[in-house]
Amino acid sequence: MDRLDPLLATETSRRRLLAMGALAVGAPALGQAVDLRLAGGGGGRTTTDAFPGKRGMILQRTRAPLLETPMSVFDAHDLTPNDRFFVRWHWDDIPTAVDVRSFRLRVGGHVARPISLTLQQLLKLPRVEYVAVNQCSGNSRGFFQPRVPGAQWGHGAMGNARWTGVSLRRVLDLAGVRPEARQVRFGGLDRPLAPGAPDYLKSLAIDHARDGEVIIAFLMNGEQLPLLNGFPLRLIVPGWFSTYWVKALDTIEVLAGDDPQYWMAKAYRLPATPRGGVVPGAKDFPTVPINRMPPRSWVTNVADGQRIAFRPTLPVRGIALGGAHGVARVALSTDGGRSWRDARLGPDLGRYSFRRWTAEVPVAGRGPVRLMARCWNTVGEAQPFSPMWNPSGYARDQVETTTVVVA
Ligand SMILES: Nc1nc2c(c(=O)[nH]1)N[C@H]1C(S)=C(S)[C@@H](COP(=O)(O)O)O[C@H]1N2
Ligand SMILES: [Mo]
Repeated sequence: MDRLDPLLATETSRRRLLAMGALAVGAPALGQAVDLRLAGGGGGRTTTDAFPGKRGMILQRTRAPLLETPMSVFDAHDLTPNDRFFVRWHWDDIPTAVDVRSFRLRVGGHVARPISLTLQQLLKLPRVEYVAVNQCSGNSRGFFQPRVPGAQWGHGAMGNARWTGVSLRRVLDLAGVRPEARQVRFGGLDRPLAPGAPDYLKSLAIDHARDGEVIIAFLMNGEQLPLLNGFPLRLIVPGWFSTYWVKALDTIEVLAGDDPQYWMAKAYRLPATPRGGVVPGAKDFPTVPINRMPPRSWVTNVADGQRIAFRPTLPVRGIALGGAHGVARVALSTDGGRSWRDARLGPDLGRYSFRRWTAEVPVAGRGPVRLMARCWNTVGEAQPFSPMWNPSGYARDQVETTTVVVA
């Protein structure tokens, strides 16, 4: 806390300078060309260093920023460095400076006594800390076939960080949740520019909000949150897609019923089927709000389409995510899923973290090698092979194939 206090005091001016330098720029300076190898093409992108606190990010959109993390970052780190962590905002009017002295977190609605907390007050509360993956529900959307509208992400709309904060339950207890409470709604400092557009608000069931694991984080990998990742506070909902991880969190409202507003009742909903998939083109199916993440895994040391010189065995590295549960097993296949060899799992940083893995696969000769990695989590859920489709391109879960060409 003592270490943080002086940092917070200098935050306003420092962040404002950084933000003015880049967020105001219309067309950021561009770096290296990247091909995301999206389904059917259209994956050409460029990296950028132009956003405050970020470097080497794949530019998806300038305003509001959508910045993707290159897979090479996951290959090199258990914890995604803050300056390489992906960024996603819905509305243009995002905070470019936060005055840490006047900032307040307000808790109201169906509570015994509405409260308004300063950052100093929050920093004095007992802390909770864990590692968790933040993954956009639209991660990998660009691989859906048929293609679907929305941000055409490759696999880098995700990141793994150590989050430190206070438990949401404790903050709710300070206000005193009333017995009629059903949901808790969260809002941040960002605003839509278009008149009448709905403010970005997300809600959790009251029991989930009070499970002790959902936290209000003020540190990411031991440092203040980058402005673009929600400085000074963000909600962390471990195991769940990051649509609920409200950034620049300043408003908490306890509701007596289900949240009827746009971002819960209309947007971020999945078909009410076991995997959230429907037949391509389907319409008018029942839906449920997006929730916990399924297991996934990715190869990180070679890229799809990469040419490599012949060698009898190919070292393969990657990462896996157990979703709402830890990673139990990762296996690799090079014969289209007929046979599997177990990968060696790297350090276990907790059930909500990425787990890195390594394997060696034999190479028979020249030509294409199709690498398939499959993850099982600790409750026995395994990645399916068949493709899954829904009209918003959410919650992709199938086994991915990375084809390298041995020359
Ligand atoms: N206030 C606010 N919080 C938000 C959003 C937003 O638009 N505004 N987008 C959500 C979505 S959909 C995603 S994927 C994550 C992205 O988190 P990141 O930018 O820190 O990577 O933030 C979530 N929290
Ligand atoms: Mo998202």
